[in-house]
This record gives sequence, structure tokens and C-alpha cells, in this order.
Amino acid sequence: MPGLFLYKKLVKCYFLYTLVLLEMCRSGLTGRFRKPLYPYGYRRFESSHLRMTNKSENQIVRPPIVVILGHVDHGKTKILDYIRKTKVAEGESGGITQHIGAYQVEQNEKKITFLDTPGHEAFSALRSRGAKVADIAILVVAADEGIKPQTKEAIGILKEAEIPYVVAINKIDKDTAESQKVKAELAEEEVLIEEWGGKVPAVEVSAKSGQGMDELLDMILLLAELEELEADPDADAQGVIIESKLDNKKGLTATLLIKDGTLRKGNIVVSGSSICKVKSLEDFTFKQIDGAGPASAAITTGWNSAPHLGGKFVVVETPAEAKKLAKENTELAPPLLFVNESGAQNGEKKILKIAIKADVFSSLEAIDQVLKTIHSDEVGYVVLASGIGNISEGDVVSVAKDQGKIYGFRVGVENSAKGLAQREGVDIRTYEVIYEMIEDIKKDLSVLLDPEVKRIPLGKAKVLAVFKTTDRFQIVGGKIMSGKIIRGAMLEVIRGSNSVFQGKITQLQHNKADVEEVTEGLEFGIKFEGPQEVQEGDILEIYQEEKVTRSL
Ligand SMILES: Nc1nc2c(ncn2[C@@H]2O[C@H](COP(=O)(O)OP(=O)(O)OP(=O)(O)O)[C@@H](O)[C@H]2O)c(=O)[nH]1
Ligand SMILES: [Mg+2]
Repeated sequence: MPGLFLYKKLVKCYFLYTLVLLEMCRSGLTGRFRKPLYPYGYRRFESSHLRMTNKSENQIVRPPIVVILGHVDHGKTKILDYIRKTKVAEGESGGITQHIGAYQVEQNEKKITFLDTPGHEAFSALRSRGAKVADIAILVVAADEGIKPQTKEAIGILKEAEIPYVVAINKIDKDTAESQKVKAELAEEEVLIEEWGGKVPAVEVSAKSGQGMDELLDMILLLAELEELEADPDADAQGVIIESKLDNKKGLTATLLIKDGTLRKGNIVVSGSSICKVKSLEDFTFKQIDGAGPASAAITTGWNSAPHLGGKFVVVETPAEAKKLAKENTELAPPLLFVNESGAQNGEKKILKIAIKADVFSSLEAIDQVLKTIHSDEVGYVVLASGIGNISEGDVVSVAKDQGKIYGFRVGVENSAKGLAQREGVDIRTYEVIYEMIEDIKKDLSVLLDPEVKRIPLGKAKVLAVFKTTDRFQIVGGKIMSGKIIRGAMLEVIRGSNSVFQGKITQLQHNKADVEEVTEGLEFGIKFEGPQEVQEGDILEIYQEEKVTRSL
């Protein structure tokens, strides 16, 4: 096998080398050195030839945008940590990634832009958005766990996005690692890796020891070369909005992934119906910059409204143009969140009134998506207020009269809101981990469910005599056939094969003395409440009722 692998590599290198030579000759012959040769190796001859006529003279090879996808905890962030020599994974709340992250690294003097995505099921929108903007993907599968639900989801996303990807079989340092099993599971999902005669490259890695990481990076650069990623750094920027938040000091900010051109301070950007005169630009390390080139992510301030996540953005020349375009784009306004509250329309349901605040729009979007999956015929929720930013007095006011609850995800609570909530009896809770918040909302909804009443059988008795019958109660005597009878228990009267009625035992006697319990074989006297219809010879089924709280 290693021989075959080496042979394949040699063939690949020779192939690339020939193409580079061909390309150099062609460029030389036509006199068109379009590209500085080349931060990124070769371009495919035929297609670049076809493209030459309608491309600007300033095209350069741009860094690839690589999205990392995979099931929760399979090591996506740790792989990035190894590459960047950082320790992001260790500092994450709940040990999980909850935002899309954009980072740039340099490998062999070539830049690569990585998009880290969360693997937790709540963030499916982030994962598919990441794949939509990326050129290449890494599908991370932990060798000890194999294919899991979000691995399958990621495979589906990759097939839809039609981008090339490499499988990173991670955690091979672990004793429990079973790489071969993972490969077989991949084949079951119709991901046929090269070693198995397919087209998908797979690399076995350990983000802990670093084993296989160079090979993984080489593979990414190779896939990038095949993609012929080009951009014109002199052109106006265009790309996609990947995050948006409300910053306490800076106001609305949005993270832009620039696919082509360069974004500069002062540019006028339009995305959907939102406009931004770029007031400040930061790179992924939060350093102030004046411009952000192709394949970089930049945090921008100056937005008039929060742009739609995943929406495209363009740069226009004048404020008038921006206004015109934004107006034309009104149909591309951000989708409204929390509008399909479960069961608001059904008057029969018990409804929990809530307000939800989150740090960034993608968190709000994730919470909205998960809440929509809660289905119950008996209970539902209505979101009275939602948005990004700290929990404010206004949020408290919006739920106060309905005794609603406020849930905050990675946000603070303003002091004035705390005071008002105390006075109004409004419950405010904040969370750092999304599934803890969702679990709590489900619990609060479950409280509204009527409890399930469980019948716990205690014993059976036969009525031997009816001593007294009044309007309100009966006193009868009998003998325990099996089990026992307890004061305060319930009884069901059975005559023949029919259930006659149910009642509650209020007094229990044995040998004319009040007792708590009478057991099998003994005689007893009882007073019970309920319809006064017991007859001699009736069978009494004695039981207790237990209320069991239900959960969604
Ligand atoms: N032994 C071993 N542990 C690893 C390796 N890669 C990751 N881990 C551990 O696995 C856990 C999860 O790693 P993360 O990088 O946070 O996983 P993730 O895929 O980013 O998780 P989410 O972003 O929440 O989906 C951490 O405790 C890591 O230290 C590896 O190669 N070997
Ligand atoms: Mg992660």
C-alpha cells in the first residue's frame, strides 16, 4: 500500500510539473503574464485559457477558503489549534464550538483561510452556510467514534455544495481508534476514499500528536491548486456575511468573508437591505486594518441594520446607489426569527411566554431552529421579545404581565433590568452553553404538561357485609384476599366483570380499632367516600395514585 501511495504521489507531481511548464510557455508566448507566478502553483491549462478573455489583468491566485465540518467533539477546533499553534478548543464553554470562526494560517508561504464550524446539532445552519462560502472542506471523523449524525449531515451538505473535500480521520493516537472501520462506514455513506478505489482523499491524523497534519495541509493546498482560485485585489470587494452582532461599544458589527476584491475603510457596502459605510475594519485577530483582501475575513462596523447571515454583499460607489440597491433588495430582508411559535394558534394549549436574547445573530438563528423542533399538542411557547445584545428593561417589560421568562445566551443583564425583574417577579436566566439553555426551556415547558397519573395496585378484598349507608359515605366490612389495604388509598368496586365506581378510603379499622394498614387474610372495616353503591359480594381493588411529571 505505501508503495502504491508513493507512486500515486509521483504521478501527481509529474502531472503538476508538466502543467506548470505548459502554462509558463503559454503565458510567455502570448506575452500575458497575468499572474505573479505564483503563490499557488499551476492553473489548469484548458479552463484558464478559456477564461483569459473576460478576466481582468490583475487576477492573482487567492488563498483557499477551507471549511471544517464534522460531528461534535471529533476534533475540528483541535486540528485548527494544531495548525495555528493555539489553544482555542481548551477555552470553549462546555468544550464545544458555538460560533463560526474564520482564521488565516500560512503553510509553505501559502495562505489558507479556515472556517471552523460547530458540530453540535443546533448549528446546522452555520454548517451549511460555511460549506456554501468555502472552496474546499475538511470532513473530520474521529477514529474512535466513526460516523455520527452530524457527520452524515455534513456529508449531505458537501454533496449539495459540490465542493472538493478531504476526510481527516482524527484521534488516531487513541487506543480505541479504528481507522479501517471509519473507512468502511464512509463507504456506506457513499464516500469512497482513494485507498478504496474512490476519488475522495483521506488522511489519518492526530491533532494531539500532530501525526499526519503535514500531509493534511499538503492535500488541502493540492486541492486548492486544482480549484484555480483567482481574485482581483484591485477590484471592489464582494463576498458573504458570515456573522453579525451587537457590540456594546461599537454598535452593529458584521463579519464579512471577502471572496474577491479588497474591502477598504470608507467603502459603501450593501447586503440585502442593509447598508454599511465601513467605519472600521478588523482582521480575524481583532487588529485594526485599512483593507482586507481576497479570501480574508473582516469585522466591519458602520451598519444601519443587521445584515442577513449568508447574504451576499457588494461595494457601491455612492450613498444614493446604496440606497437604491438596498431598496431593490427589500425582498432579501433577513428572515424573521421566532415567528412560528409552537401552538400559539391553538387555544387548547398551555403557553409559555418567553423572551430570548443572544450574543450574535447566528446563535439566535440556532435557538430558533431548535425551538421549532419542539412539538406538543398540549404545550407551546410564544416569543414576546427577541434580539441580540444584553437583557434590558424593555425585555422585562415585554414579558412581565404574562409572568414570562427571559433566557439569555452569552449575554449580560443590565442592572435596571435586574431590579425591574425582581419587582415584577420575572425569571431571568443566562447561559454559556446552548444545549443547557434549550434543555431548560424544554423543562419549563414540561412543567406545563398535566402530570401522568399512575395506578399502583396494593391488594384485593371481598365485601362481606354492608354496615351503614348514608348520603355521603358507606361503611362496609370485608376480607383481604391478596396484598393489603391502606388508609387513604383508593378503591375500585368490581361487580362480576364490571367496574362499578371508584372512591377514596377515609377510615380503616381492624378488630374495631383504627389502623393504618390491614394485610392479606385479615378482616377489616372501611369508611369510604364516593357513590354509596357497594353490595355484599363485591370485589374491591385497592390502589394508590402517583402523579408522574412528564417531559417533552
Ligand atoms: N486524543 C486525542 N484527542 C483529541 C484529538 N483531537 C481532539 N481531541 C480532543 O477531543 C475533544 C474535542 O475536540 P474539539 O477540537 O473541541 O472538537 P470539535 O470537533 O471542535 O467540537 P465542536 O466544535 O464542539 O463540534 C477535546 O477534548 C480535544 O482535546 C486527537 O487527535 N487525539
Ligand atoms: Mg470546535
